[in-house]
Amino acid sequence: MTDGVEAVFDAVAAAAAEVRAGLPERRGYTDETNPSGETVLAADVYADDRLEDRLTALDAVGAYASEERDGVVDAGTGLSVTCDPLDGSSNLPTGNVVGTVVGVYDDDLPARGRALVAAGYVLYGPVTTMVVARDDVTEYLVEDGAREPVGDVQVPAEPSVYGFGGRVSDWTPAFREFVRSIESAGELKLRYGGAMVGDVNQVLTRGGVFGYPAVDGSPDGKLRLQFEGNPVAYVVETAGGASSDGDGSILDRPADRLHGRTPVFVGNETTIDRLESAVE
Ligand code: AHM
Ligand code: MG
Repeated sequence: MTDGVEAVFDAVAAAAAEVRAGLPERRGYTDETNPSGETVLAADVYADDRLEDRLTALDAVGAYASEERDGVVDAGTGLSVTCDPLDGSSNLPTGNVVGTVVGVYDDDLPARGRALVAAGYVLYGPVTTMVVARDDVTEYLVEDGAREPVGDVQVPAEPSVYGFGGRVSDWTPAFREFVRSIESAGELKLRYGGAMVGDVNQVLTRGGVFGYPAVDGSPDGKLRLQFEGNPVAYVVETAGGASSDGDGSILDRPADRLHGRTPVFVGNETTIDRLESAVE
């Protein structure tokens, strides 16, 4: 019998095929906003509906929540699944990568990252891939609504890329100074694509650091703890890397609101340690 977590990621693979096929005619903005106050694209709404349908139909799933809806959908008893249905969707009109981020919590929402039993993401790039973290981290190819394993994923020992969101002028002076220091060390190359999943996947493939820091007017940055911060922290930590909200692992951050935000930093442990010392 397939266990609950595997059933969740099988359902995400099936939904991912529908999402990918539905993107071409849904690249425009609607006149709706999501609970974070962002104007949503037709593709955001479509992806959320496809995932909700497939995930709430599973016996193993008791709750579904997403970046695109206010409350938690009650689906009986079982695991709580969170989704950012289309991460980086502002990349759609420009033809750059987007993704789907999934957290599987064994607790009521909002929950701390320590309650995650698995997490992963789909990357809609030149090919559709899925990365799933459980006891270890596995990359899959997603084809015809099913996933085929490609291999295990570990954060490479040497960091080589970096990318941080937000405007430089909105960063804190300490964070700006940290970024200048890693740039002038001459080891890391800038790679920032505007979709967290794409940037995190580069960190998993090449080593390095991705982050979205506190910015002027938003001390918790932009990314949401339940839907984005916790799942990528779980993936990167399980792959041998580290995560931080500036003070410690994102997974230890209290979850006070379903749509609450957090600064997000993930990458090689050495780089994350340096960052924490620089911004404390
Ligand atoms: P979204 O989930 O609404 O697309 O927002 C999250 C995205 C992340 O994927 C990405 O890292 C960040 O927003 C980019 O923001 P910015 O344009 O400010 O750099
Ligand atoms: Mg997102």
